[in-house]
Amino acid sequence: MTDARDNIYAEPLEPGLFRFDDKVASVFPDMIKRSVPGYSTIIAMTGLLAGRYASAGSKLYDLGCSLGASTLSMRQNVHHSDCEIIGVDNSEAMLERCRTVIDTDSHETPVTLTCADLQDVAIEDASVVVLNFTLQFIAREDRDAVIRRICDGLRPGGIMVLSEKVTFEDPHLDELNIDLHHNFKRANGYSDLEIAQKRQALENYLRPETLAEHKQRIANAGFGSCDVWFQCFNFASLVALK
Ligand code: GEK
Repeated sequence: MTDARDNIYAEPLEPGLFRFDDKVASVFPDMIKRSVPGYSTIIAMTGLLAGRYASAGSKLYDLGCSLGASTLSMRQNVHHSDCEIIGVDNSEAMLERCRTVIDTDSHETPVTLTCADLQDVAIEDASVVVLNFTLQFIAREDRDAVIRRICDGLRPGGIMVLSEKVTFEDPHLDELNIDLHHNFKRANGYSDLEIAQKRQALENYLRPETLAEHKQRIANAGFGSCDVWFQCFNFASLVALK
């Protein structure tokens, strides 16, 4: 089945807040693939990382699971029969579609989907916690607590995978990477109007930070080591080891 095409910003719109509503959920797979360079690689490698670090009897969390791409990738790669995957998202529209996706997959690891703010969900006895493009939507002042709770909830030897849109301290490099990202979107069929309107809608909602800020927060939270394992322009993924 081909993904429904994202045309949400194709016509001039009144400026408004971006929301993860049913309109977004219905085109989400197409939207994220055409908007995030390296998305498919990050999802596939999240599964490989989970397969390597999932420990027997532990929990794996997918925070901001949307339609369950990372959940499914983990489920296909976890080889302990007694693990549990917990997908969390605060958009009911996303979770409703996510349930259908998970129901059509036949792998055995149980999946629990929870509609909640990830800040209210207990992280316990975890071996893998994934935040693929979710922390960027949490208020900056709340991010330290989120990462600290993840670190506290991980078993020693467990990992966090954190994928984010990032900014660069050097203004020239920042502009270059933003420009290259827009070229990527244009090459994937988005018009200049769509790019501009989406950028405006996300301006006060998606707040990127530098890789140095992420690494500092991760170290402060108590992780032993952390580094970037993937980057394409202003999109990066880090792995942090407890
Ligand atoms: C993927 N990880 O396909 N609590 C729970 N969920 C939240 C919160 C919150 N406070 N804030 C935002 N979300 C997915 C993609 S999308 C990324 C993640 C993007 C949810 C929000 O509802 C949305 O489903 C998801 O985080 C972010 O790999 O659209 O750029």
